[in-house]
Amino acid sequence: APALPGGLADYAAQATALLPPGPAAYFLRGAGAEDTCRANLRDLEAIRIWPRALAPIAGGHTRLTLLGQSLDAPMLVAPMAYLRVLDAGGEAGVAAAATAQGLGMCLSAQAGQPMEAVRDVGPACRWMQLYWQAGRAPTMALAERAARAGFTALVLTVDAPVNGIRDAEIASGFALPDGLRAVNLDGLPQPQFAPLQDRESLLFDRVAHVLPDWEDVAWFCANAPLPVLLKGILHPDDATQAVKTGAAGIIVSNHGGRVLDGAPSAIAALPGVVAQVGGAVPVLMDGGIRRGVDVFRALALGATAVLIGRPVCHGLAVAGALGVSHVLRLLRDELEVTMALAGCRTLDDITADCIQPPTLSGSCSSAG
Ligand code: HOC
Repeated sequence: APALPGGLADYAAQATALLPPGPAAYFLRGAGAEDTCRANLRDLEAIRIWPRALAPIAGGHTRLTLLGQSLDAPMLVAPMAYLRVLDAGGEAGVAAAATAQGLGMCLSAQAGQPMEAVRDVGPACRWMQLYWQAGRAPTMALAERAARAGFTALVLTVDAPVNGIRDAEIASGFALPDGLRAVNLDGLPQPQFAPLQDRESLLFDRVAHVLPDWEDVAWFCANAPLPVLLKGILHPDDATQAVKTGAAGIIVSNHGGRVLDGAPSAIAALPGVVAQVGGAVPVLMDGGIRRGVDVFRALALGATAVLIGRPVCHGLAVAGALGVSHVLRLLRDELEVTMALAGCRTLDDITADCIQPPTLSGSCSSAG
């Protein structure tokens, strides 16, 4: 068998080189000029970590319990659509890899495999992501199916009322392969729009009328059979609203730079959200995590855990489920080594004191 890449950067380089232009653009690129994609990486990289000498770290570990799920490290696979484009094993293969590494996984509503089949793979994949469907009833039907299937949390993505304009993806001509579709949405009603009249906008005059608001989300949080995390919060005021609305957790995210190009980086937005939430619910983040040191940086700024997106795509594209398992293992190893060098025995030791105060461009405060 060919040797696996030696490190995370090798996985990224090999995935970029081997993927055809369409899948490479869909999975690895972002919206617009990709300003936010770059900011996610640059702002993480700008955070310096203090090495600490002679710190007692014996008996340390990276374990935590998150919403009742035991994880060996503070990482979950992020929800990503149509993973079978990258490898025939698809979401089930990724779930096997996350299980092997003792991590969590959030299944995308746009998975190409039934949620029950992915659940059966092992204990990692217990969070189900969803978008608001065409009304309260179909959204709740999806949530109830996830609960029946043994999922333990729902992740409602709120940052993509419409898709971003993805220049690279459009230019590549990416299309899903025949036969691949979001099977878990089969049978759910799709919004029907009347034909546009002169000068009407599809977005403002049709789509906007079926989008959810905070009242819908409050209803969902109150009635859903599982705890609901809101994914795609960046502004501190939205974080406050999310907690008031009954969210069981917040995922600070700009959708990997795939939606609003020009949005602040996730890491820049994280401290504002953490301050506003004040420990009321767990705050997770995703966007730009490429190395174990990035996981450390996010935890130092108050994240309880992070979601891993593109590195999983790299592993899957290069070597299937084995590649994903290896990538996740490398991330775990790097986190452990970073903790050891920074004098942190457990995750609780990773605090803002471990880093140089970042001067991140995208931070915003609720004061305006
Ligand atoms: C209604 C718009 O998560 C992706 C998916 C789809 C996001 C847009 C949904 O490709 O990032």
